[in-house]
Amino acid sequence: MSIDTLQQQTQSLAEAAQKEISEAHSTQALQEIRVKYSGKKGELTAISKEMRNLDNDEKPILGKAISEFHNVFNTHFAEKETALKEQELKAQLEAETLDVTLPGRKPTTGTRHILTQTREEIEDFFLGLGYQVVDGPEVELDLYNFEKMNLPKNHPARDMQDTFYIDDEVMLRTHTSPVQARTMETHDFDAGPLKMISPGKVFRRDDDDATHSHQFQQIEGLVIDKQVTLADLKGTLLLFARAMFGADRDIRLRPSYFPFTEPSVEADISCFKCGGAGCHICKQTGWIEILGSGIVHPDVLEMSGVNADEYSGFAFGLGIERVAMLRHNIDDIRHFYQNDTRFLTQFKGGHQ
Ligand code: FA5
Repeated sequence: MSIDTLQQQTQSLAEAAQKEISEAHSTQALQEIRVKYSGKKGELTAISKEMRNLDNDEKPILGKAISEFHNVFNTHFAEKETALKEQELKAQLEAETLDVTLPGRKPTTGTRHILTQTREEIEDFFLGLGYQVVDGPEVELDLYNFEKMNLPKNHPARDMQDTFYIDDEVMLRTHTSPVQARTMETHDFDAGPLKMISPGKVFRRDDDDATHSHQFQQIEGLVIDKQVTLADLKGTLLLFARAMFGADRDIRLRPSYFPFTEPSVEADISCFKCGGAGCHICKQTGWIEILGSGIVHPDVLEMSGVNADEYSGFAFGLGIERVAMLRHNIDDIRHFYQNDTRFLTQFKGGHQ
């Protein structure tokens, strides 16, 4: 190829590149133009390869043409690049502009767990009657969980509450009743009667099903004074049932057995769904069982240092899950522990 042709080609290449640069709409398109014209496999490289076929006196002529191409190309390229970058930045800023007149998005807030709400409502009820709320350990001694509750070693009633033992003497408590003994031991009876409730987690080797869990919550209640009777227990439970399940609830006490109370009773409330006529919730009986209770066994008082000739008392223990299930028509206890927010957020309320 002659030097003239090559010179001309370089010239037209410069013009074509200039045109494309001026028409480029983005910095990305601009980069592609650079590759097309001055990249390794670009059109200018093809011309440069002709250099070796030229005479020595022609070589500087082509060299000059090529270097002019670069001058022109680079100048235009740089100008256009600056302009496009500015344009792109402006477009980006515009796209990201905050519209301060838009209303704010409401942050989602959590809800108190329905079991917590239920526990606090029960606590509030008893606080209103002058009870104190006390806490007890979840990891408990056999001594308190069983022995001081009148369940000596090898007592058959221990089988009523299948136990997670840690060693021979230490276990996860199977009920909140051991807090009875702990509280009686430390209470100053000269200062007045003992009225306490104790909520908390308990653990049993039960198989999980719709109404049973291996870990659940109970609330223990204990009143010790002079001349406490079953009538006091019944009156207290009646008020409780009405506060939790509606003003026209009635209660009935059925004989039962717990080693730590004598007599022992199970308390039923009249069905809040059918009012006693019989329905699927009360299994057509008109009554629903809510808790176990009784008059504190004299041996339990004595083992905790309380004079049974002078003092008597009543105690009760109820399952918080059971109360929540009845009040909110929840058909499976496992819903409480699965933490599905579709379930949990249905129960907005309680102390936030
Ligand atoms: C007791 O635990 C006695 N300590 C209650 C008591 C206290 C009686 C004071 C007398 C005086 P029981 O094993 O029945 O009793 O349990 C009491 C309540 O806990 C039951 O009525 C039920 O509501 C709940 N409960 C028992 N087992 C489970 C379980 N596996 N899952 C969920 N709730 C349960």
